[in-house]
Amino acid sequence: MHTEILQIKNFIDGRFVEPITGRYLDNIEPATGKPYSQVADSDAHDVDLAVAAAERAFRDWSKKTAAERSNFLLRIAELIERDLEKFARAESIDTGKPISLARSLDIPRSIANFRFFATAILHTESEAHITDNVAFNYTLRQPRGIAGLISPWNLPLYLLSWKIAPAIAVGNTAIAKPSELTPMTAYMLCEMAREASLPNGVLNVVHCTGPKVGSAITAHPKINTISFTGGTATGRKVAEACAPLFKKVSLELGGKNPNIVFADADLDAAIAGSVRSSFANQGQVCLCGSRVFVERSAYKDFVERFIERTAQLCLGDPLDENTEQGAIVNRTQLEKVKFYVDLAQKEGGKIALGGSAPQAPNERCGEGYFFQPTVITGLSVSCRTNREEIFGPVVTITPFDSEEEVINYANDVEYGLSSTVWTQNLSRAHRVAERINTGTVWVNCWLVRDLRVPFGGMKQSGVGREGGEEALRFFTEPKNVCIAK
Ligand code: TXE
Repeated sequence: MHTEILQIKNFIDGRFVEPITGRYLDNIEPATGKPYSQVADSDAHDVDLAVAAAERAFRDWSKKTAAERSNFLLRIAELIERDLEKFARAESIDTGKPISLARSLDIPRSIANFRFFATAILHTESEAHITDNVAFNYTLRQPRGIAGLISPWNLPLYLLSWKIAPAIAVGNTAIAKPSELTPMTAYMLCEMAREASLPNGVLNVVHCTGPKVGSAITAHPKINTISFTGGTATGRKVAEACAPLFKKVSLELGGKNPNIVFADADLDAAIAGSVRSSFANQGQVCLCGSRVFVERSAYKDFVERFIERTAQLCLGDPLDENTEQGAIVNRTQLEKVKFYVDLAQKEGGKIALGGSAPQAPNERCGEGYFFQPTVITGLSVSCRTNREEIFGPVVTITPFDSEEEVINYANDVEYGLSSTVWTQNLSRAHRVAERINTGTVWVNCWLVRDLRVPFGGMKQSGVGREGGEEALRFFTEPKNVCIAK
C-alpha cells in the first residue's frame, strides 16, 4: 500500500504554509536510514513572512496580562500531555532515541517547561529603589520584541520549548527554527498552539538548514534577541552574525564534561550514574560526562564493573520498549564517532568495550546508524580524543592520584558546561565543586534539573544563562524610570 509521505510545513501567522520555494528536504529516520517525512526547504523570504506576522502579533500579545498569557501556555502544556504518547513516538522516530527515554524525559520536561514559565510570570517581583531624598527609581521589564530561537537535534522538543516558553511568556513573539534533522515535534507543537488558540503570529516556526534559515534569523534586523543551542563552531558563527547588529544573544554550546569518581564514593551509585551519564541518548546530550576520571585505588574495580554494566545495555530498535541504546542521529554524526574511535587508537588508547557498529537489531533497522557503547582506556589526558567533543556513545576512563591533579584535568579543556563529582566526603564535594570551571556541578547525581537554577556554560560552552529568573530577564529589557522627589 502506498502511503503519502508527510510534508512538514512552516507555521506562520497561525497557519501551516508551504515554503516559498515549494521545495522540501527528505527527513531521514536514523534507525532505518530511510526518509519518513519531508521538511520545508525554506529561505530568508519565509523568515521575512514570519517576521511580519510576529511583528503584527507583538502589539496585542505584549499588552496581554500575565494571567492571560499564562493560560495559553498552560493549555499548550495540557495538550502535549494529552498527546504524550504520540509525541514520544514521533521524537523517537525523528531522533533515533529509545522511546522509553522520550516518554520519560524529553516530553515530560517539555511540558514542565511550559508549566514552569506559565506560572513563573505570575510571581515576578518589581524592583524599586529610593535614592536618598532625591528620587524614586523603579525598573520596568518589558518584552523585547521578536525572539529568534534556534535549537539542535538531540533533545528537540525539550530544548525548543525551553526557549519558546519563556520568550512568549513575558510577551515577546517568536520565530523558532528547529534542527532540520529533527523537525517533527516542533511541527506537532504548532498543532497544539493552534488548538490552544494561541493568537496568530505569536509562535512561528520556519524549517530548513542553518545556513539558509538559521543565518537569515540571526541576520534579520527586526529579530533583536537570539537564543541558540548547538555546536560551538556554529555558536561562533551566530555570535559573529549578531555582534554588528548588537543583538542580545544567549549561546548554549558543546561540552567535554568531566565525571570524577573518588575512591570514597558509593561505588554502586557512581557506576550506575556514570553509565547513564556516559550513554544516555547514545551520548548525544551536551551534559554527558564523556571524560571519566577515577581515583587510582578504585580504578580497576570501577573499570571492570563499569564495563560489565555497559555491556548489558540493550541496543535495539528505538521503538522497542526494552531498548536502552538507540540510533545515532545521522550518517555524518556516525562518521564523526567512528573517526574519533580510530583517532583514539592512533593516540594509544585501548578499546576496552565496543568500538564498532553492531549488527542491525532487526530487519527494519538494517540501514540504521547504530554504534556500540564504547569505553576507551589508556589515553593521555591531553590527547585530542580527550579534548574534543565527540557527541556519541564514547567515553574515556583515566586514573588520577590526587584531588589537585583531577581538578587540573577537569579544567584543562576549552569547554566548561557541566561536571559530576562522586564522593561521600562532604567537605571535598564543596571544595571540588568550587574549583571546577563548569556552569553546573552535579554531586552524586546527574541530570537532576530544577528549572529555577541558572543553566549555561563557561568558556567555550557558551555565553549567558537560561532557566528560571535568568530566562525571564534575558527575554525582557530593563528600563529604569527615575522620578525626582
Ligand atoms: O549542530 P549545529 P550540528 C555539537 C556536536 C555535533 C556538532 C555539530 O558536537 O557533532 O555540534 O552538530 C542551526 N546560523 N552539538 O551540525 O550546526 C542548525 O540548523 C544559524 C552540540 O548538527 O550547531 C540547528 O538548528 N543557525 C549540541 C542548530 O543550529 C545555524 C547539540 C544546531 O546545529 C547555522 C547539537 C548558522 N550558520 C550538536 N548553522 C549541544 N550543545 O546540545 C547551523 N545552524
